[in-house]
Amino acid sequence: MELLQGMEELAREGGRIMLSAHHISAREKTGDADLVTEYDLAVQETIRTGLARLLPDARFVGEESKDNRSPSEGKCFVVDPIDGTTNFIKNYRHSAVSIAYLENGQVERGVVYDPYQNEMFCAKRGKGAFVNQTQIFCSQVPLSHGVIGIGTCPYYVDLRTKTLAAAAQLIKQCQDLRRGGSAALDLCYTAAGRLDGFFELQLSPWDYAAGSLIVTEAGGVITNLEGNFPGFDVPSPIVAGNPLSVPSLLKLLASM
Ligand code: 2AM
Ligand code: CA
Repeated sequence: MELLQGMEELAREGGRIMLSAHHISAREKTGDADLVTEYDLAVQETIRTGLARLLPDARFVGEESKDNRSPSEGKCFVVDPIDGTTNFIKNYRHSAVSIAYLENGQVERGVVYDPYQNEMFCAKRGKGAFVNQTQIFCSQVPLSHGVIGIGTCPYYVDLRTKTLAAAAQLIKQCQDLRRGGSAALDLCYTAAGRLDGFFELQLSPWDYAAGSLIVTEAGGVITNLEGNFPGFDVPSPIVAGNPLSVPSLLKLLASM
């Protein structure tokens, strides 16, 4: 079986677990906004076991794992079992399973599955990005006419304040803002032209690894605040969009 197909099947399996959830109770990991549920753990375990069968010599880095080493050496899966956990707990129905496959720090395949919309976003490096078999492309809309997704870093008070200050400037320079609550889906929506850009001032590699390939394969750009590729070893600010919107977003964020 082609690896991407196996990753998609495991993402669907994770999605089925998410849809089966009733009476979700969360516990805090590090702070008020950093939550984990029994479902995050169950989805991760299903995916971890399945990936080990698909590619036994690849390592596994997951949001809910304790022993996360650098994903940038050799073959490694980087997994967020449920991206958008707060949405999941609130039954907001906008969360996704995210699975990336990296070789030596480069994402080779990425899958983001939204079980509520039954949308499977995927990309294989050099082969384009797709949602449910339809190829997707970033928009060509500049910031001035763009709808921009933001992530508000609810888990870092300082960054939350800075994000809202940036948003107050940004909304004067674009058409409108959105705050979806799943960075993985924000990146896929950017790849599909549903958003014209996106930023969040701190994300973890499992939030953006799969989405980063989906954005670039859709003709988009993903950078840190310096305009460089963010890498996957440490958390990073993430700016994404089309080649017109990203420079304007970077300029605005640099002025804050
Ligand atoms: P999660 O739902 O998997 O935790 C929301 O602003 C986005 O930030 C979501 O993609 C969310 O992923 C992510 N996020 C939540 N807590 C985080 C943390 N402590 N560090 C980095 N990203 C986080
Ligand atoms: Ca998560």
